[in-house]
Amino acid sequence: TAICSVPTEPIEGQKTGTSGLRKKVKIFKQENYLANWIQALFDSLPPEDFKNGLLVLGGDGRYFNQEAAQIIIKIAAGNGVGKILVGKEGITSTPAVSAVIRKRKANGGFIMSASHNPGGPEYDWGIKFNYNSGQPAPESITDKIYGNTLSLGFRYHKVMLSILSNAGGFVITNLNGGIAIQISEIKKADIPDVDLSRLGVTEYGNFSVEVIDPVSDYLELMEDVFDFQLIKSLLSRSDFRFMFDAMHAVTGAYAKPIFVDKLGANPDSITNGVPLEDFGHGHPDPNLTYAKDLVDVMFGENGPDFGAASDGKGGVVVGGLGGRSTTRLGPDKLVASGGATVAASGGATLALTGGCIRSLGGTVGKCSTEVPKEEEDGGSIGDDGSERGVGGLDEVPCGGDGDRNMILGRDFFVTPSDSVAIIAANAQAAIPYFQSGPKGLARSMPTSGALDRVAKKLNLPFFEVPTGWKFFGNLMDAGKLSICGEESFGTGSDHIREKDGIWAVLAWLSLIAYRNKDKKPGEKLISVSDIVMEHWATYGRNFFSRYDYEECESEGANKMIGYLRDLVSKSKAGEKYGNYILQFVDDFTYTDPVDGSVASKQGIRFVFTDGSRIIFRLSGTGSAGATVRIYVEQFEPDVSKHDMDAQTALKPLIDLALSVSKLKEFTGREKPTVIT
Ligand code: VG1
Ligand code: CO
Repeated sequence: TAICSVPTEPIEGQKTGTSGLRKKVKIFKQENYLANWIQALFDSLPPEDFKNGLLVLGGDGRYFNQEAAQIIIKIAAGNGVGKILVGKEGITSTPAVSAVIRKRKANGGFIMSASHNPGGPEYDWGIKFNYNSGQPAPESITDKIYGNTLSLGFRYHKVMLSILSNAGGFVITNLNGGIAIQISEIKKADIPDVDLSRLGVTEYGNFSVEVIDPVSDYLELMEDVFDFQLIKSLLSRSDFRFMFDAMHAVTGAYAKPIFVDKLGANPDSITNGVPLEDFGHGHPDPNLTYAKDLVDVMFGENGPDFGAASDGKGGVVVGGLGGRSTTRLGPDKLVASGGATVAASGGATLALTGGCIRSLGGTVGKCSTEVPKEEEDGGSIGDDGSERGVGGLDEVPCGGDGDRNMILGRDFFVTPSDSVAIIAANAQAAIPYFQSGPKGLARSMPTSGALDRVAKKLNLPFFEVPTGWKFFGNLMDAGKLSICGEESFGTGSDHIREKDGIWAVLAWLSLIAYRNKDKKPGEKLISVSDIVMEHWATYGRNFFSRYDYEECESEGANKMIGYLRDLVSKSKAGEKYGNYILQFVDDFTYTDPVDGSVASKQGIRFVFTDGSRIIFRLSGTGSAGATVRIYVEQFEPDVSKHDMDAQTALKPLIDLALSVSKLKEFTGREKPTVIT
């Protein structure tokens, strides 16, 4: 294959956030923008990590993926990669890419997704690089890539600034991890566009591309991890109704082969939709028929027993209820009523109820427990802050890469922090993969302490890492960690190195199936809510909520964080904050126990003597403005208070968080855009 050298110049601002590089599509379409980053990546890796090697390429089917896939393939070939495995049509969920990398012993892989950020020409695109055990590239690599994308002058300037502000040379190595290679040329193979619509291998001299089925390796892995017979016995019961409504055909690509074909779920329990061919139409007409359907199910007398959603590819789950409906997700319940909006989680999500989820295809907002009043009539909340008449399904911009999950019982919402704790507490009995017990447990710092209590009781090693899945990988590779999760609808284990939506659904089905395996027909089944309440009775309940203030002015948001950092340095243990007594306050720093790398400034924590916590951080996944996240948590051992509404239980802490941070003053925001 002939290789051409395309001259290029450094581009500023290509720093990856919590999970890959995410920008508006328009930015990615600028000349060489994506190509520069990909080339900088190859410049950052040791040659033995890719020369004549094997890489995987997948994505969530969003706008620009087709074009991007061709660019990535050509540059990979130009840099001497031997072979690329690419999902049909460029589609493979994030967890499936991780699974394929591991199974095929690839050197790594690319995921073309901005996850929960909406897709379409006006919205976001994104790229992640995962390394050879399937884990998101650690910061040592992403920092190096960033260094290589920059001009020497800019880099020098940054380093000087860092030296001044950090009083040390630490950042020089952190930024560049060695000698930076200023980007000046892109190496591209001169090959035609690859036909991604047909399975099979195409050879181009010493380079080849294989288009693979995105489901089969992943499905095989799921069969190894879980007892499919056990799950099947539950799904085939007439007294258990399951719902995974993935209107979007691509989500169905995983849901149908797994839940229906393998596990015997009723085909009606999954609604496959029409593929999103035209995402990007941000203002679809209200679809009240559909909304009505949804509302009916939500308030239905006889809802399903279990419902779940994952932000599948190409658009996934959304709770857009028709241009004029409001979704209210009570702490434990989702209630929807007539207006516009959105309970979307994980970039996608749902509107569900009675234990059922509707995936309406496309990303709209996130999972809200409450939609601000003003929004009730009409507009909806978009991830990008734009107003959208939701309503809809097949025209809502798409997004979602299959790594998140939401679990529901009948009239019951399982908060992700509880979900991971409950899976961990029951995994050994119900899931063959964990038959000798989990090796260790971990959660991201803002995730509630429910999991800590399980680790303590089971006497397991426990880790608290910064937000983002990349920090779990080292612990897993070192054999210290089996089950982990984040409050942001991410749950997973060391079967791969990403969070995994379908895995979480199968884990919950396993738990329920195990608890009910001896129930005779007609006997009352142990439900999702029974399992959760029982867990609380044993361990206590960690009330938890997250408030998001999306797309604030960066200046105000940064000032607020600066103000809080200042408070950190001034506050002392024992100080009174309302009825709470301060135990400590810090800006979370994590030292990786495996490689000793340090991640600092990961979120400001106020921890009180009764275990309550308030945490502040800025989102690292947005593509415009600054999103402030406030996390509040309070532990309640008293069973008689366990069925309290989380918002009620947490009100004093939320008020305290707002006054301590002077959020309103700094950001001008009266109300959060999203509450989960
Ligand atoms: C958010 C979540 C974080 C998650 C990340 C990627 O990050 O809070 O828990 O790991 O998204 O998820 P941030 O920096 O915006 O808070 V995904 O599904 O978008 O890859
Ligand atoms: Co995602």
